[in-house]
Amino acid sequence: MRITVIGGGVGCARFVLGLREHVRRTGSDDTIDVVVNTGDDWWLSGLRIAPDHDSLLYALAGVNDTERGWGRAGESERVAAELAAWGTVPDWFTLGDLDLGTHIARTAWLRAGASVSEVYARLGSRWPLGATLHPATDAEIDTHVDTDDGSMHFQEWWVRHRSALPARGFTQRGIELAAPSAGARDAIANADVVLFAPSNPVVSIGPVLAVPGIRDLLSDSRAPIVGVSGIIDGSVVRGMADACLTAIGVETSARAVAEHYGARASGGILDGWLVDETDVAAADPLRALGITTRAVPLWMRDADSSAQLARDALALASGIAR
Ligand code: FO1
Repeated sequence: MRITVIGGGVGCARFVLGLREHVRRTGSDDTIDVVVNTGDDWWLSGLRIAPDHDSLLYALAGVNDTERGWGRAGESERVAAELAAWGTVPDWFTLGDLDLGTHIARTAWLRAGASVSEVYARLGSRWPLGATLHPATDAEIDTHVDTDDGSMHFQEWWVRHRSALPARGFTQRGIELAAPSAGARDAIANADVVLFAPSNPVVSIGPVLAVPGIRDLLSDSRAPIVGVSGIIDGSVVRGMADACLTAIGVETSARAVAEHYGARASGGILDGWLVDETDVAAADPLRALGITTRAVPLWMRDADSSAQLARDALALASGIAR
């Protein structure tokens, strides 16, 4: 079975680790593809930074900083201090020494003409990831946030301002010229099941869905599409998705996010939706919308709970007739 996950960042990395663990435990020949959000990416000090990709790469490689959720384990920041002294990197954004190795290699390959997809393939070939990562698009679609203080790159809003500046909207610059990458197109069109990771619905899932052609690929896919809520009992599991959801007028709840994604039967993207047991009340109204909903434990605390969540998502998908 070909399993395709859509998302990016820490929640997606944890979910994909659980899925990989589940596949390993069952000894099946299932494969995992991940269509990764590139809206977080930005140019800094002449380097291309790709947070949602790198969180997945490092987590699957087992070299990630599990505390911070981004960057490398065992990191040092000697070059970062110099970059801050020169002022080419603001002091609120840290590029660790090992992490810089990735950014420099990626930028060198891009400058030499490699596509983002090619860069993903080269970076991923260094470790046995157990999954294949594809950018949603090879085009640059950096997310910018519109605030009363003007428009700024998502990273400045998210890291410098901790999303505390009220956002009026999120736009992916250049999105109208973007197209799905070949890998993303293939991973969705030929999936046996598509899973939306418990990622930020607005800035991690949203930019992927905004790439022209991605929604058509999803609606044309023969695979059941199941999402996992990143909101438990009205709170985000991690990060600041609540500030993002509020900005687009969506309540921070498992039910509201599913309604935001929409039922496939009525032009949305979901056949199924996993909510935490504390959100069991969302199941009936969502089923009435055409979204088959199950309440299961959603907290991913370790390999066992993450693998169980992956199993629950696949079980829900297998029960959905396409
Ligand atoms: N997040 C922070 O809160 N502070 C940082 O200094 C920081 C540096 C950083 C460097 C590379 C990278 O790939 C990610 C980094 N992040 C940092 C995380 C990132 O800005 C966001 O958390 C993600 O984009 C959210 O999905």
